[in-house]
Amino acid sequence: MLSKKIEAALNGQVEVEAMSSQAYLAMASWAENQGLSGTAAFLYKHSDEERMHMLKLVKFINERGGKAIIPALKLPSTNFKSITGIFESLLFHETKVTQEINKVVDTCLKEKDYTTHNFMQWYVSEQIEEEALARTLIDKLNLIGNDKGGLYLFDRDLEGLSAAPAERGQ
Ligand code: OFO
Repeated sequence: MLSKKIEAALNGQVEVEAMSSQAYLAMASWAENQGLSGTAAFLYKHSDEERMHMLKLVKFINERGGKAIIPALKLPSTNFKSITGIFESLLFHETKVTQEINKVVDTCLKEKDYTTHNFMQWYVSEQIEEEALARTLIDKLNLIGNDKGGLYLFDRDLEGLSAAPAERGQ
């Protein structure tokens, strides 16, 4: 059985994951309109994964005797200027998500809820991967600079990455 504090912390994280999904959906749509089909595919997939992260929390809360709250979502930012800007804001967003996850983990320790602590470790590892991937993509984009051929190849690489089996987030 979840304590009220843990239930509230997990419901807060439901909202964070839902907002991530929404934010990446807006980025995907922008990329699609720019003709960056590989980047769009990557971001659509990323948005889906965030929804899976949210669902995983919803199910856990309900299974543990709590009540999951499905939140209203704020309008995501849509004022994108460049593909590098997109990935920089993605990384910024993920570092904030990591801080939120750390707060939940901290609450688990304070409440001595080792079951939820164990459940949250999946999110801790996921954040390491997501931040590392965002940093790698930003590094590549910085190398490419204004080279259109490089951008074409970058976009094509992301297309390949998106076609890989989508086991993450399940
Ligand atoms: Fe849910 O991992 Fe990103 O936000």
